[in-house]
Parts: sequence; structure tokens; C-alpha cells
Amino acid sequence: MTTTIPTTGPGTFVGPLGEADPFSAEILGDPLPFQAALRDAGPVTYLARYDLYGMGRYVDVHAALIDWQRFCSGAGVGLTNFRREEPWRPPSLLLETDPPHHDAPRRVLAPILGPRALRRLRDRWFAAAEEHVETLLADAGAGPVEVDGMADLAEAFPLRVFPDAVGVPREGREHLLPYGDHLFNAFGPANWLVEQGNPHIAEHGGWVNAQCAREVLTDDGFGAEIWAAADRGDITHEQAPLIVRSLLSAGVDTTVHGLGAVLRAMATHPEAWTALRQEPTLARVAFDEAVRWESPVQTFFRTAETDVPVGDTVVPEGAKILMFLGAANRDPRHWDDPDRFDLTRDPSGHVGFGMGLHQCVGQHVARLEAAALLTALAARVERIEPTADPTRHLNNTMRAFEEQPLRLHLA
Ligand code: HEM
Ligand code: OVM
Repeated sequence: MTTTIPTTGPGTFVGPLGEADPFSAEILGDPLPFQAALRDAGPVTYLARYDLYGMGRYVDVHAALIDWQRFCSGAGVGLTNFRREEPWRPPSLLLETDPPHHDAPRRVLAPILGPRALRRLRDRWFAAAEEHVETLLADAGAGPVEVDGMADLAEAFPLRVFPDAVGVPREGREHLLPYGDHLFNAFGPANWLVEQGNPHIAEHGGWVNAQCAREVLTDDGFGAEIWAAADRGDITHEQAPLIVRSLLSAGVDTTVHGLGAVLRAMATHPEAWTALRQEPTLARVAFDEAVRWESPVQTFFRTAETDVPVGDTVVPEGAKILMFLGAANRDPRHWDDPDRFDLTRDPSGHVGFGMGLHQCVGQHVARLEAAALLTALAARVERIEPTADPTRHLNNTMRAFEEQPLRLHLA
């Protein structure tokens, strides 16, 4: 059964906002009209369907994300309230905890994934990207090459470099994307998307959990560094595998859809591609602007620790509040012409990687992957032409593409 939410074209959401289902196929497929209506309705809006509160304005989302004392993560950052219901997997020691429990895992992981540590990977990833692009374009001669921007670039490149960096074996890596897809669906309600994943999650989750063991990981990756932190006593040996699990949970689908976003931006904004080719150091700002513009992670929940007044509303203790990162990243109250992908704007301050204590600890990894792939493409590809409309992959949390048919015109 599907519920039809009438829309009257781009930018207009019609119908009672409080009854809307933000996890319906209609709104997941085209979230912008609903998000505009949510922002216009006020700082916070009760959404009766799931007994939750929604926030979409930049200023309020930003304020709530840095207010971890009142908008907590320890009761889960999905719809399930861990204080009342059993979580579907043992909670993340990073994402789904508050201080003081959050402190040690975060202090351990941040330097492992930080800019200093990543310098070691930079040359390797840039070379891997060049080789990947080279192979993709190999039998083209001088003519253009038709690819699927998702399967051939946005998925293939992270799957090539990231699991190696964590230190997981080759065998079984096909579990990573479906595991992440289900995990991000499971932050939402138990709708058809979750039901589609349920029969397969034991298999994917079994493989992912098994890769977190010290014996399975290589001795030179992020995983080994997490175990070394346990040997030093910075975390316990019981915590180590769950922290490795965070990398395998959060580190793959997110970058795939982040890269999907920047490829879409470049395919639809040829002048931006030309600018990036002339100045490859623009790759970083291009990726951040794409993360703002598309917000591959659209939403996360918080739980009210006490009664919290927001505007004219009091969000009651124990209530779930859905933070619409994607709505905040396109709030015209904060951004000039927010729907425009604009390489000349300063996208810093966007909440696509979150904000505050839980702000993405893997963002430098994501940026490095993007810089490597975009730089390699820029050297060989003069123009990225969309040959058909991309298709969307619906997910309760992520804004994702299934397919992006592209024609790469060689330089
Ligand atoms: C946290 C988005 C890539 C690991 C977050 C949060 C967001 C986010 C929005 C905040 C969650 C919250 O406040 O509740 C993204 C996007 C990515 C990306 C859009 C790519 C474009 C990565 C990568 C990794 C990673 C590559 C691992 C290497 C994590 C972890 C957390 C996190 C472990 C939890 C941090 C904490 O709670 O302290 N990410 N992420 N992410 N991310 Fe990312
Ligand atoms: C984790 C985790 C899982 C999903 C997403 C995420 C975006 C973190 O297991 O720590 O951050």
C-alpha cells in the first residue's frame, strides 16, 4: 500500500504537514518540497504519524546538534528509543553514546582518521584513482566512454581503497554496501525498506562482525590501530571490535553517495567541471559543496533529555526529534540561493557531516577519497555528460542514486 502525498510541482508541499510521512516513497523520492514546508512551519513541528518532532531550519538544527546535554544520542539516533525498546544491534560506541562513554572511543578514533595520519595514504589513493580511471577508459581510443557513475566510479573506487585501509580481507567485501544500506534504513521506521533488508541482515552482519576481530585484520590498517589503542589501555579490548564495526558501518555507503553527489553536480554543471580541471585543488570545496547540496546523510534523530522549549513548542522529555540535515543545508534563511550548486560559495558550516561532538570523525577520509577520484578524472576527462536521468535508490536515511548513466568525453 502506498500513500500519495499531493505535490503541485517543485517547491510546494500540499497537505497537512503533521500527518505527512517523511519516510514514504513519495517524500524519500523527492524530499525538497516537504523540507521547505517543514522549515516554513516553524523551528520545530510535531509529526503525528511517528510521534516525533521535526526540525529543518539551519539555526535550530545547528543549535540542537551542539546541545548534546538536552538532545542526546545515547537513546539511539534512529526512531527506536533504546531506553524503551531493544536496539536491533549492539549500539555504536560512538554514534549512539553520550559523554562520558563517548569520550574514549572518540579520542582513539579521531587521530587514526585525522589529516596527519591520512598523509600516509594520500599518494597511494591518488595512484589508485589514476589506475582506476585509466582502466575504465582503457579501450576507448580517443572516443567518449559510457559508464555508470555509480557502479563504475562512486561505488568501485571506495570499495577498492577503503576496506584495504581498514585492513579487512578481500573475500566477502560484497557484504559492505548491503549492510550499510540496511543500517541506514534501520534508523527510520520499520517500513518496507527495512522489511526488504531483514531477511539478509544476519548474513551481512555476521560477516561484518567477524571482520572486527584482531586475527582477521591486517596489522597495518585502521583496524589494527584501534586494537593497538586497546593494548595501550586507551579503550578496553571489549570495545575494540565495536569501534572497528563503526568504520565498516559508516565508512562505505556514505562516501559512495557523497561521490555520487559530486559526480551528479559535475555532470549537470559543466562550468564547474571546467573550473575544477583548471584548478584541481578545487576538488575539496567541490566535494563539500556537493555534500551540502545533496546531503547524502539526510537525517539523524536525537532524544530530548528533559522538556526542551523550542520556539512556541515544548519538546517533551523522552521525545524523538528528527534533525533534517538536508533541509538545514538548503535553508534560504542561512544560505544564499541554497538550491544552486556553486563552486564559488563557502560551504563551510554545512551540517552534512553533522556538527558538535558527533560530527563525522571520518570526514577527512571521505574528502581524501573524493580528492583522489576527482583529480584523476580531471586529468583525463574534458566533459561529463549525463546520457539519461539518474535513478534514485530510496533509503530511510540516505539520499542516494541507483544509477547515473554518464558519457565521459576524453581530454
Ligand atoms: C558521524 C555523515 C563518511 C564514520 C557522522 C555524522 C554524519 C556523517 C552526519 C553525524 C551523526 C550524528 O550527529 O548523529 C557522513 C557523510 C560521509 C561520511 C555524509 C561521506 C560523505 C564517513 C567515513 C567514516 C565515517 C568515511 C569512516 C571512516 C563516522 C563515525 C561517526 C560519523 C564513526 C560517529 C562519530 C561520533 O558519533 O562521534 N557521519 N559521514 N563517516 N561518521 Fe560519517
Ligand atoms: C557507527 C555508525 C553507523 C552508521 C552511521 C554512523 C554516520 C556511525 O556504527 O558508529 O555515522
